[in-house]
Amino acid sequence: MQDSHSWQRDALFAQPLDQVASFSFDEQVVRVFPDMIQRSVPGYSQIVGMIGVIAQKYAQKNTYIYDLGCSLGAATLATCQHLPAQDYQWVAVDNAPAMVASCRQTLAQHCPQHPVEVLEADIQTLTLQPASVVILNFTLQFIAPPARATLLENLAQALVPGGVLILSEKVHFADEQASWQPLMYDLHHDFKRANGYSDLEISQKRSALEDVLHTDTLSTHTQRLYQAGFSQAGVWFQYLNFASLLAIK
Ligand code: GEK
Repeated sequence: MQDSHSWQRDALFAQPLDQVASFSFDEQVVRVFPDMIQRSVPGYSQIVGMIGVIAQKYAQKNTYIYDLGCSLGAATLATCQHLPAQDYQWVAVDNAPAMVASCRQTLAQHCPQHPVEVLEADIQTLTLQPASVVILNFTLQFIAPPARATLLENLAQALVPGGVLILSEKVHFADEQASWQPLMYDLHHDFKRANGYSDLEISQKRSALEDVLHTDTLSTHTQRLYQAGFSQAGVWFQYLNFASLLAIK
């Protein structure tokens, strides 16, 4: 993301910390976020780019496009680049005040013509308008697992027939796929090392995320999407233990 912000290189976990606090989306994370997510999440750029393409295919005129857990608005921006401003309403939501402030500036700069409202809110208590595209790009993993089904049911209800949810997540492998888990875990570690993170940074970041990021398996995700009311759901992208699913109402 290129703009007037001076995004910095992520070195938040580069020095040894006496105690690694739980990860939070505060101002210091905001300053490095584009670099952090790019170097940590395999396929992030491809997924964001394709979200624009998927939105172009499934967006229906006079409906809403929601980006839930929008961070700096990268997914919203991708959809704006593929859709005319006059036909849709956009709502980007995040509950981290520092993210919301920065997201507002970024979107005002990059898509000033598009009607985008950036809300500081918990996506679990949001009342949604009729929508044709809902994006959860690496957000559901931060919602408490017992609350995930209800959130997805609310999203399915808000979608018009033929509308879609794009759900990207870090995942884990279990049951008959359990032997795959350590392989993907190690390769993700290697991916981060190849992107310039040290072993210390990788392990301290992992500790920080331990209590806040809870992964599911791909089959849990798919089954839950069907139970929530979607008529079709499946993986459209996977890179190591990171995947994106498309669910159609
Ligand atoms: C992107 N989608 O760049 N309500 C609202 N926001 C939340 C909640 C909640 N309950 N819980 C977490 N968040 C973005 C990347 S980052 C993914 C998403 C990552 C927000 C949180 O504040 C953060 O901004 C975002 O979800 C997750 O396409 O950092 O791995």
